Amino acid sequence: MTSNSAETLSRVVDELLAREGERRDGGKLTDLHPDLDLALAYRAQDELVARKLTAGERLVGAKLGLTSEAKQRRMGIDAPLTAWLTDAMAVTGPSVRLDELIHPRVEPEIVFIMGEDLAGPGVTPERALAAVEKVAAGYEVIDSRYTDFKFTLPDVVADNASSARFGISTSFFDPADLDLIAEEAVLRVDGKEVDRATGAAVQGNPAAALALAANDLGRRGKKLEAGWIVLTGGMTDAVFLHPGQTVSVDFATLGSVAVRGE
Ligand code: OOG
Ligand code: MG
Repeated sequence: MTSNSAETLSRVVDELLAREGERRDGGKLTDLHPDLDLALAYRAQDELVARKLTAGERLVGAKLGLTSEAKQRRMGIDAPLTAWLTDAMAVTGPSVRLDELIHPRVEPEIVFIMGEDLAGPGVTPERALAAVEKVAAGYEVIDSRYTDFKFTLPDVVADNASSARFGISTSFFDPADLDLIAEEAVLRVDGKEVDRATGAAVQGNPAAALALAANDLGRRGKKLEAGWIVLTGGMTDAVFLHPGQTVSVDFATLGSVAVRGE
């Protein structure tokens, strides 16, 4: 890293953490810092999460983003990405506080709990699934630190892939008992269906998304760890969460999860 890119990295991380802390969005950081390329953006993402860990948060897993066509089309970016989950993002109750967030949106996610460490290169979907202990229903509350969720791939990578909150079901399934490709999720706002998709939407197979994460982390000298939670990516476009609304996801086999905006 040149001294210039080190400076960009720390400015980008400072700005994204300030926006998150002050609940404000802002323009694309690639406009201000043309040297913010994908490699530097992943360094910024790692640094941003390292600062959260220094502040007392704990790393609990990883997530994929933009693994489905619905998400890629909405965001105008045709490449998946990986990012980090900390304990502070986990929702345990029925609601999230909207005053802690900027412009939250909810999306349905198939979630893996890892039974073994896993890292690329060369991880296949079959190998990836063999490292999974159990599968859960989940949702993610994304909250971009960019105005109107407008960003380029390096912008969103640096922003830890819009991570904000996530919730997972309390019942779990053995992956051997599931057809993850056919598993369907229905997204509802206050009980009314707004979208639906199957696991096939996620890279053709959620296990392929998991393999992608393991191979990507392997390239970055990192790994998925036993016990970690992995969100495989929004199956449908995300819906805004407004005060008093409940967004629910009803899976065919995995059960249901719901979150209310308070
Ligand atoms: C980027 C985060 C994407 C997913 O599941 O695709 C993501 C965004 O849509 O703001 O979490
Ligand atoms: Mg997501």
